[in-house]
Formats: sequence, C-alpha cells, structure tokens
Amino acid sequence: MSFSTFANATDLDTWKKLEAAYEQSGKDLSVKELFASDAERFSKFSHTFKNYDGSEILFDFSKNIIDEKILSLLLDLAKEAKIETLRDALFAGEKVNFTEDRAVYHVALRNQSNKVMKVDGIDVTPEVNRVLDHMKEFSESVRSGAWTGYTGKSIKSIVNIGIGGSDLGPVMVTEALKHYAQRDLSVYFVSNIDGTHIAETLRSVDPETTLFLIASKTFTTAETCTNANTAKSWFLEAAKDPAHIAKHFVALSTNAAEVSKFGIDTKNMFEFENWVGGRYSVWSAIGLSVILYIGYDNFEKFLKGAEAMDKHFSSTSLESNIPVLGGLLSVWYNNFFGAQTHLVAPFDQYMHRFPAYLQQLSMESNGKSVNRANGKVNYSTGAILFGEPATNSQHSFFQLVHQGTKLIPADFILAAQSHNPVEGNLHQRMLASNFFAQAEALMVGKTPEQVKAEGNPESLVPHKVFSGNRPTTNILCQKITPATLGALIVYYEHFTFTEGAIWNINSYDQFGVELGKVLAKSIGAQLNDKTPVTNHDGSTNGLINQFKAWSE
Ligand code: G6Q
Repeated sequence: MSFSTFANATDLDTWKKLEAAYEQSGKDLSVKELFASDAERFSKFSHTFKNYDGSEILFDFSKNIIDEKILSLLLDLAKEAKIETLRDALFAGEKVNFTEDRAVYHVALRNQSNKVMKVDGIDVTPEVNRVLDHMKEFSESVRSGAWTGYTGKSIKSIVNIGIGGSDLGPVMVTEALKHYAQRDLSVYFVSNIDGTHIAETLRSVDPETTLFLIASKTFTTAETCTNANTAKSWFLEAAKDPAHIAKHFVALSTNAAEVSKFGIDTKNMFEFENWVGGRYSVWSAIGLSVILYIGYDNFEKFLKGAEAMDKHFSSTSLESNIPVLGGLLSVWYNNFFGAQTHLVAPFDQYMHRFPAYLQQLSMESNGKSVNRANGKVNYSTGAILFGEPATNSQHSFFQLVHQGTKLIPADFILAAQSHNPVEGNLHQRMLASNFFAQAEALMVGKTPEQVKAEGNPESLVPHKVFSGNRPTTNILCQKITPATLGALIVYYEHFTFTEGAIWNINSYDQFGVELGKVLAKSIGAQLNDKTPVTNHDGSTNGLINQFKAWSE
C-alpha cells in the first residue's frame, strides 16, 4: 500500500496558495526588516527540544525567509499532504516502503521504553532487546579484556568492514562521541574496494589483537565481501588454523546462511531485520563498533536521546513539531525559491563526518523522481546536501554562500560547552563567535552605503557588497553528548521524512544504489584477461582497453 492520497504535490490546493504567496510577498521578504518590525520574532520562530535527561537543544528558525502567513501555509500543506497519517503508519510498523513491501521500523530500535511495537502482528521489541543484550555482554567482555584472541591476548583494535549504511553511521558516531571512548581500543573502518583501504588498515593492526566486524545487512555486497575475505586471508597467514576465526571475526547481518558460509560462527552474529534500512541502521547491530568504542551505557543514552526526538515528532502538533518545521522550510526553499542545495555546517570538530552521514540520509532517501502514485513528479525533490565543519569551511566555500548567485539554505550547529575547553575556553569562545557572526552576516549583509562609508573606492563597492537575506537555521546544543547526538540525528531523519511526505515519494527504497551493485559485475569479468573488448560503446571500449594495457 503506497499511502498516497494525491499524485503530485502541485495538485494540492495549498501548493497553489503557496505559489501565489511566494509571488505576492514571499520572495521579497526581508528577514532583517521582519526582525526590526517584530520584537517577538525570535521567540515565535524558535523551539527548545527537551531531551530525556533534561538537556536541551535550541532550534532557531527565525533567520529563515518566512513570516507567519508563509509558515501557516506550509503547515496547511503538511496537513493537506496528510503527513500525520503517513507518520502514524511508520510508527505503527506498516509497510510504508511499498516498493519493497517492507516496514520502515528503525524507530523500534530505540524503543527504550519497551512499548509493544509490531510488524506483521508480531511484537519486535523482545528480539530488539535480545540483540542489545547480546551486544552488551559481548562488548563488555571485549572492553574488559576478558575476550581474548588466538594467542590469549586481549583485543586492542576493532576493524569494521562495511559500506554505505553499514559504514557511514558507525564512522560518524564513533568520531562524534570520541570523547567517551575507551582510548586503549582503536577503531578502524574499511569501506572502499580500493585495496589501499584494507591494506593501509592492516598495516596498523596486529592479527593477535584485532577483532573484525563484518557489517553487511545482506552479506552479499561485493566491496564488503571482498574486503572481508582479504582480512580473513591476512589473519590466517598469521593464525593458520581456521578455528581461530571465531575469536577474531563477528558478523552484523540479517543473513545467517551467508555469514556461516564465510566461516563465522553464527553464535557471533548480531542480527537485525529487513525492516531496518541501511541508512537507518546505526541504531541496530550495525552500531556494535560504536558500543565497543564508547561502551554500552553510552550507547543506551544515544538510543534514549533518539527515542526522545521520536516521541516529540510522533506526538507534537505540527505547529511546534521541530523536524516537521525543518522539513517544511526545506520544501519552501527547494520548490518555491528554486534552491538546489542544503548546507549543514557543524561548528564542532568531533562532528566532522556528520554532513557525510546526512548526505546519505537525505540524498538516498529523497533522490527520487517518481511519486507514490507511480507517476513522474513535476517538481524538484531531494536537495544536494553538503557540508564540512566550520570554521574550516568559512575559509573555503563560504565565499559562495555569502556572495555567490545561488541561494544556499544553511544549518549551523554548535554546542555551548566544549569537551576540550583548552586555554581557559578561548577556543570555544572563538568558535562560538564565528557561529553567531556567520549567521548574522548572512542575514544582515552589507549595503553599498556601508561599503562606501568604510572608505572604499567606487569601483570596489559592488565587489564588497553582501546582499544578505541568506537563510540559516541555527541549532544550539548544550553539549555533544550521546543523548544530544541521538536526538540530532533523529531530527534529520524526520526532517527527511517530512520532505518525502510532501513530495509524495518513497523515501525508503534505493534502487539507484542497487543498480551500482550489479553494474560492475559483468565488466569485472572482462578485466580478468588481456583480450580487448568490443561490446561496449566506443568510449567504454577505449577506456577498458587502455586500462588493460596500462595495468600490466
Ligand atoms: C542504505 C543503502 C546502502 C547499503 C550498502 C551496504 O540505505 O541500502 O548504503 O547500506 O549498500 O549494504 P549491506 O549492508 O547489505 O552490505
């Protein structure tokens, strides 16, 4: 069932009203003037999220190009698109991913309050908890040194081998929560089929003290299987006896048959179900590297923070629903202002992989051009999400954000408290001052009069003018804790859901990624010998034959 009550969003009455409102006033709104005329604007357009542990996150939407009329129309659009119905179906374990006939139930993975959550009439909570218990027990044994390798030494290095959804989440979270890590354990991630990735990693570790986590939902992904086999050969060169694999290789997967074919004891397999999409799997067994690195208790806090944002999203009216507001703003810029991109810049070094993680979440989910009624959409969908940590990015691509020809809606993220308050917190104050200054400058800009008043020659004035009115959403956390990070990720998950619900696309399949998985196979076979190929187009034949000649 596709849950589609309309074909294209352009068919909705409110969409047409928004088009008219954009033409009448929306496109000319000046955020600077809106602030000048309304002393309450900040409190009207900002919302504080309260986490389960009492910590808070302030989401300030007030620097966006909206007024009350536009916001009210956007909320009407959400209602007309029946996003609450789709949301409730998602939380009820219904098969929202209708093209693959699957439930989309990652929310059940962070059901820390142990509600009954059913798929096909069966409560999944006991099984989710069983796997969590298994991960807890296993991680405690590795972290304490009780789990030993084939020579009796405890584990020092964890190597997660996976790609896409089986890599990006664990990489991002282990980096973001490094402060909480057990520092005598090192964690490595191998994803790329480029032999350099596994080779360089293996150079840094010792077979006697290394634990490999083979992370693959399907356990058939070519890159992961190839890297896993290379790791196994390397390990067996030292350990000799295949019986030792049991101590050094575990699997995070849904596919017990393939896991056991690989030689991993299924006792050392951490399972999850096919209702967990790859890009939503960091909450599942795929999070084992995170648990090993930061400990089970911290992982539990991460899940609880995520659950708190789920509760907010599933029970708050649309008007104050933070992820819904974020998603609606994205639709406003994407479809009415014609913005093509979405910048996410964490002012936080630990969060340096957060934009890369969000890139998959957003672009794999909403990079679609067919609606839920199986027709072509007639509007732009998924934004091109990009980002890097600030302040570094200020010294590179922010030029285009400030003075380029494109409108680039941006999210800035800062934690008030640093985990590393070095030099009497000087660094943190400088970081924070940039967070505030960038958003303010993007909004306020600089007029020709101001540039002239600075004594600039006439010819330079146009070059030094900043148009301003460039929108930012400012997300201020107290501290990047496991609970905060959990909530932040889920904010973006439900933001992405909201966009997809308005665009009426299935945010939960990924046929584009699957095509990539099969395409390379046939050419791979042709690279095994020197015979020139002739069966492709001229360019592909030419490139393959040159490769054959040069790779001798
Ligand atoms: C995520 C995608 C994709 C997937 C990888 C790895 O939503 O489906 O990124 O996670 O292709 O797949 P496996 O976990 O099955 O190896």
